[in-house]
Amino acid sequence: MNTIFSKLWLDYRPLDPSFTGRVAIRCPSRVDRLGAAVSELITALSAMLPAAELTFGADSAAMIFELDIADFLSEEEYTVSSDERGAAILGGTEKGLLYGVFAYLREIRSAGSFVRMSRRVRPAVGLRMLDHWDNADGSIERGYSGRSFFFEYGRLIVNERTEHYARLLSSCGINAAVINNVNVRGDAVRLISEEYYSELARLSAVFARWGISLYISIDFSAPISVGGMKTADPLDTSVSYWWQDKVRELYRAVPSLGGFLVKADSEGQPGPYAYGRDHADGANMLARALKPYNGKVIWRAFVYNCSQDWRDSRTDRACAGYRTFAPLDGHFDGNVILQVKNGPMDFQVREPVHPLFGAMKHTSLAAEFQLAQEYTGQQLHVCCLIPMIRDILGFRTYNGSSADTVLDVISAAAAVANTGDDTCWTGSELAAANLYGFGRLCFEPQLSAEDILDEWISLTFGSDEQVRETLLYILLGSHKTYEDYTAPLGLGWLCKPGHHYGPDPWGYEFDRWGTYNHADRDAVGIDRSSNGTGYAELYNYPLCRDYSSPETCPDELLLFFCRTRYDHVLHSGKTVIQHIYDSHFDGCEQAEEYARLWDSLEGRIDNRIFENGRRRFAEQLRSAREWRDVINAFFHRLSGIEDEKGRRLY
Ligand code: GCV
Repeated sequence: MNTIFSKLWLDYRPLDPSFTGRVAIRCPSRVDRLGAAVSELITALSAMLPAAELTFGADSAAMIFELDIADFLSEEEYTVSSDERGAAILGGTEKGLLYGVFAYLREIRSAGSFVRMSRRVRPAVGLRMLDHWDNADGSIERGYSGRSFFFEYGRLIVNERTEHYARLLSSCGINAAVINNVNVRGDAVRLISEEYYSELARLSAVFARWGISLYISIDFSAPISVGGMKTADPLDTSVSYWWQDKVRELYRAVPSLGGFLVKADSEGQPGPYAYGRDHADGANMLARALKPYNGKVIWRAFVYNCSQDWRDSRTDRACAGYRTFAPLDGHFDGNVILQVKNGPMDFQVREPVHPLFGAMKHTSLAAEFQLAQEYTGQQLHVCCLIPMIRDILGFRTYNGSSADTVLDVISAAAAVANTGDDTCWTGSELAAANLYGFGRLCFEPQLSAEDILDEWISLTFGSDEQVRETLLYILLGSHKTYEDYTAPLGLGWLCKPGHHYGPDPWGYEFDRWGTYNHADRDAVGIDRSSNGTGYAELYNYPLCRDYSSPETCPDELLLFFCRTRYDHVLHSGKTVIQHIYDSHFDGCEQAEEYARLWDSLEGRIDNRIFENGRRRFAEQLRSAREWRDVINAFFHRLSGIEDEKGRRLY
């Protein structure tokens, strides 16, 4: 494993090297002096004021930092009031205090001085989680940043890197992490057995110090694979006893465990269907075993038929999650959280928001995003997901409540992590903005994407104005750019099957995955209205109405919802075919501009970062041209319609 790692946005640099005065940290006995909040403040102040004399509780000092726990604040809430002579930071618990310290440090580092600040903040989303798809052998499913730093050759690793990772997560507000892949394979199946307990306990202690709960993905058939039983039937009492014993044993060894994440009856994973049971039966059986320890079951709603016959046009994968789980609303125990991917398919660059968010009124929900850029350029392309995630959180479900956005209906948010043992953690330095931004958005979703990225840029790259403007421009435009040169108008799935990198518009067309575009010489897209698959009807009014007709469907989702002729005129005034051609040329031009802009930063940012970026922008541009030419040629050959601007379509 690579043990060299960058500090990312937690690299504290001197703020005032000439300051030689006394700096006092004051905290009453109920604050843990050895806890993370105090230690982070000390680490930061020692680096920011390298010549200052740091003391505890001195009566007279040039700068004073007071830390305390306040009963009037909730667990993760904090207040900060500060000026140029110091700060008073209060938290509802040590955790809130830690968030307050990080918030304060963010502020002064962004401002470049000890600024005046007054703030009271409570996180908007209760559970803010990262899902790692790490395998016990050290590989990472859909990992684009090296190998796992949690596992190596079947062993669990806890080292300096783990501690820094926990700090990074905590500093942006993440409070939970699942360390292993939802496809539980190989040695990971036995994570819930004796041989792993001591390392799990060490890891959970490191996490807990930084306010992070450790979660594990489990194999639903563990009674068989681990316990040697003949069945994993959730309604079989011997199976529930097995889980109760297992969970008791696990919590004895790892008392701060958060709970389990489960992918069941999905893409070959075992689940309750094998026994004629439903997902509520499966989830509740585990939930009851975890309840005495306040443990949670995060149960994924990513369930669909992955062995579909492409000739069967009545079956629509998009409907599967809704049809499976909506009838179970109200059947789940209180400590089950249903984790729903942001869209009904699978993390495409553009999908409608999942209709389950508007349907499940009596079930705790988590929204699941994917920071690992499986379908969005695999961290070779820059694709900042923060504006998209923000839009999704703000999306109105029209579920009849006065507060009806996705943010209003969820109690948790999870993201598939984009990290690995790369020196810079995320393959590309710019991809770290997605990690940082996800945490910050879940904490304070009222912040704009620009605010968050601005903050991340200044913490990571410092205050150079040209660097700031350039990166902000690239990051804010990057999702649209990626969408433009890849999949137009909500189409999706034009990528190469399997690894999902590069264009192949017919790659998924005659396969079993339920991911079709149905492009022919006249038209493209799927009719998902009541005349077609009926998917649009799964939304509440007026969404079901709007999505059912090309006249009211937003352009960006048109081909997802409506089968449309190439000469259909969009709201933008362009025909579908001209939009396809134009967006592919535009996206490519943007990619060219990004590469040029990045080059202009040479000498202004660290050379290793610059060179890493240069290689990636060159690959992005090569790949964007490939996408442009393959997709344009594909639609040109099918439709026979020329580009009105006369450009070469191959
Ligand atoms: C972990 C997609 C990915 C799989 C992933 C799955 C999931 O199908 O390609 O690698 O499996 O989603 O979210 O479970």
